[in-house]
Amino acid sequence: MGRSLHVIGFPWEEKSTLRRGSMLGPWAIRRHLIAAGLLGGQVLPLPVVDEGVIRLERDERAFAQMGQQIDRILDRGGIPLALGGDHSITLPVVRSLAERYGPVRVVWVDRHADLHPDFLGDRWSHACVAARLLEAGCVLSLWQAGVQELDGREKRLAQRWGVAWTREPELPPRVDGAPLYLSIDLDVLDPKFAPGASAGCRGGWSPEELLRFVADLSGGIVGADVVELNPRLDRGGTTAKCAAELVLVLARKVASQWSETTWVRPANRTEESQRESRSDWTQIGWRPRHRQIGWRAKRANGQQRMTIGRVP
Ligand SMILES: [Mn+2]
Repeated sequence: MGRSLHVIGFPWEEKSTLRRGSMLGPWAIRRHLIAAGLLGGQVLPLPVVDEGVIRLERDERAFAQMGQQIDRILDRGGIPLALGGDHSITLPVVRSLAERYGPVRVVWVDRHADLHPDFLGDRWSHACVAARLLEAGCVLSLWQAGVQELDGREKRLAQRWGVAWTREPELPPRVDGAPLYLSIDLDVLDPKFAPGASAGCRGGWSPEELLRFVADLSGGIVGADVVELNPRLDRGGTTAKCAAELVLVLARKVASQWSETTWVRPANRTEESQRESRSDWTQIGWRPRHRQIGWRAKRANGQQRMTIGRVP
């Protein structure tokens, strides 16, 4: 099956604790992508499918809706590239990918670690996304770049799960053989370059640093997202334009990588942690489609070689 990149917009901001407006992000980025010819044009050797902006419920049913959209893309052998929306859109995307391929290597570019056990009483807040994914057994390894600081509870979680984090645009060590997911929170950028990222703060990366980071990243990307653009805070579309450039670099990267990538999937995570998180995810209306993550990881038992799009 030929590979294709599917650009999909999730207008979702219900888990943001900041100024409203990030649900408008997908449209703002798309405008520039259309102008650049990525959507509706032919700038890459890889087919790019424009999935549009998906209509979502304004409550937690939206997570299941987003998951269904990602499943549909994966059924067609596609690579999803999700445009947010607040950072919680990463939850259903990575969850669906992990159900399909087993736990994924996650590279997380963000000013914040999003490792809070809960935030203002909400376990599904955009500040808790990395924690939820780790607990659910969706993550093989987590590399966080651009992170300013972790608080005490986050540090404990990071230690428990072996999360590596750095403030610098430092690339993760090269790992061959594991599918890679890239999540980019635009607030990693310094607000002087990107005023439209909801939670940016001084001392962030420059757009050049971010673009170079993505261009230099190695590994087989199975999915990605760009989140937390708030057009209401943006000035003259600077941040939206930056996000679109990022999507273009990412798309080129995926196009260059996906000729014949295979990877080895090691067994991972205890059954126990998966069992515990399974009931947790039903709170947001998530029912696994075919099977639980744990079953596949268990059956893989050591190493199993496979190709994307043809998972047994
Ligand atoms: Mn974030």
